[in-house]
Amino acid sequence: MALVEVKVPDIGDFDEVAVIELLVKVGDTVKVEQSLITVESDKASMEIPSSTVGVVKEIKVALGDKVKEGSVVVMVEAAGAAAAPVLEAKAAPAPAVSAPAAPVSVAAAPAPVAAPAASGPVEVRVPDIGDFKDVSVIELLVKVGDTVKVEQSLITVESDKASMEIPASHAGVVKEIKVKLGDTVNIGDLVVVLEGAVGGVPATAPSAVQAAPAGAVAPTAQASAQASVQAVAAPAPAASVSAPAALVVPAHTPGGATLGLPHASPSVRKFARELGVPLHEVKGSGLKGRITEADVQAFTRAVMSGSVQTAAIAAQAKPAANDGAGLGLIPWPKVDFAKFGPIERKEMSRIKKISGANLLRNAVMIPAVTNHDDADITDLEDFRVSTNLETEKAAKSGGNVVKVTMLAFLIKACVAALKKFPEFNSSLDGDALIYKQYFHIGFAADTPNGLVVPVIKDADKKGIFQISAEMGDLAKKAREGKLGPADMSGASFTISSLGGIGGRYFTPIINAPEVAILGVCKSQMEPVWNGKEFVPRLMLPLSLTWDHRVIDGAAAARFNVYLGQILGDFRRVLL
Ligand code: CAO
Repeated sequence: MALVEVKVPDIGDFDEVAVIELLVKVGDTVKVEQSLITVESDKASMEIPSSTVGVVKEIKVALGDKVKEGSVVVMVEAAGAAAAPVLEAKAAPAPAVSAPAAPVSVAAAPAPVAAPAASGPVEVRVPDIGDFKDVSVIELLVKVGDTVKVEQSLITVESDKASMEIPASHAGVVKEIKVKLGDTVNIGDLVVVLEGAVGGVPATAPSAVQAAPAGAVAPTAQASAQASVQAVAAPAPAASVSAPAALVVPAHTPGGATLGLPHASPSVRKFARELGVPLHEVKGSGLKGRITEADVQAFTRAVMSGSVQTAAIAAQAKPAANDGAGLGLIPWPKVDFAKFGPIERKEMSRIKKISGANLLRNAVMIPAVTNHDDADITDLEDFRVSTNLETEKAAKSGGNVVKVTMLAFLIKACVAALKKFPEFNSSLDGDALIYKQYFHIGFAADTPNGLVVPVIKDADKKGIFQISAEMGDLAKKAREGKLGPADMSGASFTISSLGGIGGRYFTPIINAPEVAILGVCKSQMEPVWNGKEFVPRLMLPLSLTWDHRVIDGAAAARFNVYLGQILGDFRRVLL
């Protein structure tokens, strides 16, 4: 029985690849095409198969070794002539085509001509994928309307031995996607229709590196006529150097979707699929976190024993969103309201759904306390009203027309209090506090679609007129649903004013990651004892909610007292 060297075959463009997995051990009996090791470069991973039947006598590589074409992988004591007929039989078609009798080419040689530029729609088809038949579509990497570049990956396909991405042959806009997840496709199948397509790529662009299993034949005339990127698969090499069994070709585009695929070989993927294991939930123990077959088995055992839950099982265990199950609470009551009278079901607005989720998180996660207090704004309101009267007069003679609001004074007063009590202008970051040296004040605005919080940026640098004008603009944009993300981001403290509506006090919910929020209700005249007598004063109810992890009750009380003093006499801001 002869000792056969199994070597790394022609791996095309990949000069040196690292051994990341040993799939056999000394003493194992291997079959022809059984994968022996997995190698990986930054652009591809592939399994190197055995070219012969026999028993592994020696493994010539170790994990982390760099190998290239011709490197000996294992020594196999070949079991007679069993291997040769298989490979010869597979290689038989080769002479029938006019491809050169060279070693297996893995799309390494650049094609002499580029695909022509197209003016109309361009059909992108599955290119020559060698011996791989009926490969499944496992990922759609683009959607209709996406603009794609030449060579950008469009879909990922996978067989039991390989996974690869099908790239765009032209730049253009995706007009139609002709495949869906789970479809099986073959060479020449239509993948995507691009419109406004420009510029093709050379017929053997590296992004379309294809595995060329032993015995693969050169592409047919029909295949080479496709608009898609073509890979050249040349005839089989000598039997001792088999072509790689699989290639995983990640996207050439930055952030390509392959990066999102779990790091595992095609055979492990197939194994996981057969068991129904969600591979992205499995932690890899291999080199660079690669998921091995043993990891999949261990995960399966853990799920079966109940020590681990898959995301799907966890979701099933939750009867409905926001039902409290995650908090260990009893389920949310389910009532058939129609039993009691007529009802109408209306979907909540998008804003309500988003703000609802945020409010729930903030209410549950923040140990919040609310302090209530009153501020005497008699003089301030007089000043505001007289200022607005002057403004009205000035407006008649073409001057400033901005009406100043109580909220603008509150914003200014809060900035002064935040400067005096900086922890109210901070955010928690793990065990540290981030003290913000800017004063961006959010204000809750009621809109027909729900609550939004536009932000007055750098309120410390702005005067009352400017703040009033900006608030008016932002409130209008909010009501018209025209606020952009920039209008609503970056707040370091928020005020929620119900003063224009009514009420006495309320407990506003902190707008995380801020640590405090001021609620304001409607001011009203009240009899206030001045030490000698009761005098009518305009009192503004304040409700300050604060995060007890960051702020103490005493600090909160001081903040409110100071705020009240400023609102009582704005000259204090200057002190
Ligand atoms: N006390 C007494 N009157 C007040 C007052 C107060 N604290 N605050 C405002 N007012 C008066 C204003 O002076 C105005 O009166 P005039 O029309 O006579 O001048 C009137 O109430 C209406 O004011 P407004 O509410 O329209 O304007 P504003 O600048 O005070 O507030 C805005 C603007 C956008 C904050 C407000 O329109 C709004 O949406 N408030 C609701 C916020 C909210 O929903 N908070 C709850 C969040 S928690 O669910």
